[in-house]
Amino acid sequence: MKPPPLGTRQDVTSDEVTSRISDPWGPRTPYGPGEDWPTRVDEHLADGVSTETVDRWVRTASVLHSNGDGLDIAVADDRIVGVRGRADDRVNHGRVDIKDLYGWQANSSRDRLTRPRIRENGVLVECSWDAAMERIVSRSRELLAERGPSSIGFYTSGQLFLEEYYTLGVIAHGAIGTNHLDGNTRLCTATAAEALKESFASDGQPGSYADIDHADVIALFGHNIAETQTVTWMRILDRLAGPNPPRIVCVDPRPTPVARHAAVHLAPLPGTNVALMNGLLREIITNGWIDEDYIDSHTVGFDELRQRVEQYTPEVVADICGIPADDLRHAARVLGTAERLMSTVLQGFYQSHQATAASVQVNNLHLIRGMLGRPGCGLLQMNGQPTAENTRECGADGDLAGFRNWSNDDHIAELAELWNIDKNQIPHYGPPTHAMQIFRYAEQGTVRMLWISATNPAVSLPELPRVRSILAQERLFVVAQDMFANETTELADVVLPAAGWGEKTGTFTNADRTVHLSEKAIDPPGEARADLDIFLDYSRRMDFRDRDGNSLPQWGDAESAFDAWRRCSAGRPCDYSGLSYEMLRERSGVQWPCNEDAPEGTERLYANGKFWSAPDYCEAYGKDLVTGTPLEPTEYRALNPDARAIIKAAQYIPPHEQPSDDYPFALITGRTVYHFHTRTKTGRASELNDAAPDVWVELSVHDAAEREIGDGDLVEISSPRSAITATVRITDIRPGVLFVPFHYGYWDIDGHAGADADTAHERAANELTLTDWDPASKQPIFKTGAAKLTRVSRDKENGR
Ligand SMILES: Nc1nc2c(c(=O)[nH]1)N[C@H]1C(S)=C(S)[C@@H](COP(=O)(O)OP(=O)(O)OC[C@H]3O[C@@H](n4cnc5c(=O)[nH]c(N)nc54)[C@H](O)[C@@H]3O)O[C@H]1N2
Ligand SMILES: Nc1nc2c(c(=O)[nH]1)N[C@H]1C(S)=C(S)[C@@H](COP(=O)(O)OP(=O)(O)OC[C@H]3O[C@@H](n4cnc5c(=O)[nH]c(N)nc54)[C@H](O)[C@@H]3O)O[C@H]1N2
Ligand SMILES: [Mo]
Repeated sequence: MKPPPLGTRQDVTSDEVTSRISDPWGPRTPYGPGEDWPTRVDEHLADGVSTETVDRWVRTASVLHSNGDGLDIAVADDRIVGVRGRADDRVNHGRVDIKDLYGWQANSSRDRLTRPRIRENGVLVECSWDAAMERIVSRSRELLAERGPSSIGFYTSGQLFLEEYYTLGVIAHGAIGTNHLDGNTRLCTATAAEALKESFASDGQPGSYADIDHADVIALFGHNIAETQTVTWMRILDRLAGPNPPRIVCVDPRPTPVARHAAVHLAPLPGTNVALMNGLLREIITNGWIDEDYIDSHTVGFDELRQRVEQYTPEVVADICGIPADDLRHAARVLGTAERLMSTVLQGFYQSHQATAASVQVNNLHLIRGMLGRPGCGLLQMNGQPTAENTRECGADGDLAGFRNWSNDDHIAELAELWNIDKNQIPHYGPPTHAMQIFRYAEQGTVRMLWISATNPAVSLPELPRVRSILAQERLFVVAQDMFANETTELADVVLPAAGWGEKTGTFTNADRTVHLSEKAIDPPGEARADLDIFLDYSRRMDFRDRDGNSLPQWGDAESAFDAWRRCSAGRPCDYSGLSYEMLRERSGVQWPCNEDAPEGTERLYANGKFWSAPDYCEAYGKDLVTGTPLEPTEYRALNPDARAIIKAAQYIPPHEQPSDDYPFALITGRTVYHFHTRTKTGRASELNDAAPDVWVELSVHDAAEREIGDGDLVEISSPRSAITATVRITDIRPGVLFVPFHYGYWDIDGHAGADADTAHERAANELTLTDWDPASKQPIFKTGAAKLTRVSRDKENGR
């Protein structure tokens, strides 16, 4: 069954469910430039529940994307029975994304993990918490004694809470002293962080969602915001429906809903973003659409950029990217003459070839046009996951806590002081190990224990046959901590049942630095426990101690962990020192930095043209964008002695794996509006699951005709790694490109789909993707690869 085409379905009934599934953005509330975005409160309650029968509303925010929409959970009889958007929230003004409207039903799904499991004679069996934790502790002790801290690795998430990441960071980097701690944020926003570090020498998105209210041009670079941050798209749609609407620039090879609303849609060949950006920058510089005063006063590196882009004439770029030269000129004019330009960047850049190099060029666009720190001039190197920002801030992601610089000894000393441990206990001989390298070490056998929390790598990492073989190794001890059994827990030695959103308290921060508090609404099912409690239990059983013999970490609950984090963040860019649970209970969303100087939080960074790039303060000294080679501290000092923004140029290099005679298509992967990732939650909400129950492949009209393939045919898609089968959807996607959503693993979610033994491993997009990553951000490349396609059966024979 195919979901309805977005927004075009005719048979909309009065039933709210049908209407929000067929029109995920709901009704318009138009407004004009500089006006306040009107409020619209969205609500969905379970059948038979009404506002009168709700016992209480509990404060939280959305966790099925990075938008940070403020919500209240409805509780009746100690069960979650619905959600309602919060009208006073600075992010959503009451609106709720469809995944959030229906996804909460997963909490009470019958197949939640409720007891720990351990592997006995090859089979996972239920056990007590003591038995499970003792097994982890004894293996940890053995490994520490025999092989040292580097034999233990942690692979966490962008979906836990801030307090949990900070705790895990202290345990891994401080108490154990392993360098091998990263998040699935490596697959997600490692490039956002890296691009911000390259240009501004620190993580932290400069812009604010409120820039939408002021912008006259909004450019979306590889970001299908209509499907992936639907509430922010509603804000854009409302501007488009109002007076003096902004013009949209869309850079995406697919005809996304964003593309359909664009004044200019550039559909480059996947993997050519750097050429495209260089072409845009060249046009803008050549036409003099630049702010020379801003460049002179606030940046270094412009001359190199001017020289580097010189060769990228519209014709050269048209040839590389496969787009009309005049479209490029048109886009450059729109961007170059904007008075208030807002840009966002996401996975079409971050997961594509030359990820960091391309994303940095968007920063350059804003720098050379002087479009930073003013209303409407927002730049958002977007996040994807709800709490990805916190993974990065807390140093659970291959960075150090508080955006500290691993190659600055004074920063290490500050952490040692905060944690009251010896400086040499914190590994800083090299950058914290990135996830792809942690898996490589596990493959090679130097990492012998891998603790996975809140992520499903057996579906989400590239080249799954390899990932499965790594996780299944006898010598690797795998711990998996999740709300549900899934493709990854199946390969674990110990499975820990976790409480989820709504069942525990903590804070998290969205893509425009807005911090929300999420309060516990109900108890977790069975013996499931909050991730924070699990990490703390481990640290107590391991008897980790600081220099004075106190427990490490010392805190015992979410609020005390938050207070410890406030101290750790004080004085750093992501300063939370002025925030408290109390304040977050009063105000729906506060943006960091929030401190004595900015007690109400900070809407936009860099308003004064001052950057966090002083050599002694900065988070990173930067890298060569093309090779990833780190700059020496002395080189950085010479380049940027006055703490300005850094304009970094990059040449275009063709992708490693390109379409060929054997594999004639460019293969890209991504998302649909109805599902979140590996569907562990959205697959358990029937409204969402029914809208997109199985995998498909998007094929262009041109390619379909040439191969005589019809809509609904079942095809096999193969890459040099493996093959999957999927149903064809014929669309206006760029000819020569295939798009496969990555949501579908083999797990049988509550009887919905999947675990047919014959097709067990034949539908996940990542069976096809390659093991390769960006040289600077180390983010894997999910959006540049080659594939071929052959028909398996015609529409009517297709059982799916
Ligand atoms: N519904 C839904 N929303 C989500 C999520 C979800 O799973 N489902 N996940 C959340 C998370 S964690 C993330 S990271 C975000 C991701 O949000 P997005 O980045 O918006 O989502 P994707 O579909 O991965 O990719 C965006 C677009 O990149 C395009 N693209 C592919 N290759 C290229 C290329 O080489 N160049 C260019 N210019 N474009 C290219 C694709 O056609 C696609 O439309 O969404 C968040 N929101
Ligand atoms: N081919 C391809 N692959 C991709 C992408 C792509 O575009 N294309 N996108 C990449 C991106 S951007 C991302 S973010 C990743 C996402 O990949 P994953 O992180 O692997 O995907 P999820 O399904 O979100 O997995 C999160 C897991 O955490 C569990 N969970 C939820 N809440 C909690 C909690 O509070 N505690 C615990 N312990 N568990 C919890 C869920 O049940 C689920 O199993 O996929 C990446 N992989
Ligand atoms: Mo992501």
